[in-house]
Amino acid sequence: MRSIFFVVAFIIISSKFSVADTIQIYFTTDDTYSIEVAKINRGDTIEWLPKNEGHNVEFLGGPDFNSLPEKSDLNAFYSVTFNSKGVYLYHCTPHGNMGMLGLVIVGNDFHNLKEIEDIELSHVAKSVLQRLIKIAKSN
Ligand SMILES: [Cu+2]
Repeated sequence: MRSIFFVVAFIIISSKFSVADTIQIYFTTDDTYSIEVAKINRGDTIEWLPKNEGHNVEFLGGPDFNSLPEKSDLNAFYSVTFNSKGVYLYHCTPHGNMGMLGLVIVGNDFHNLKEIEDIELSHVAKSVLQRLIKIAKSN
């Protein structure tokens, strides 16, 4: 009887404090990220999988511009755990100007969106960013 109580208690506790999630994004043949807008919770991890050659991940902005994740190598597996709420913008170093961008929203928190929108980008990248922001806000 006692052990059943502990099992039930464990199930309740572990469902309440759900374990951090990991989502996977890969580089497509169209020079895009397979998920352009990732909405995650604080503590979640994103893994980028080099399924197509010639791409990487380079962060351009986030809630704390002084501690952005390091730039990844071309064609390399890359993984970042997000511990600060806010909006993160990244691109592919060779294809960023062509609009290969990704947005990460942690904790549905848009407090630093203005700073993200102020980042200098090419015309194409700017319009991609605006499209991604619209998607991020609509779901
Ligand atoms: Cu690329």
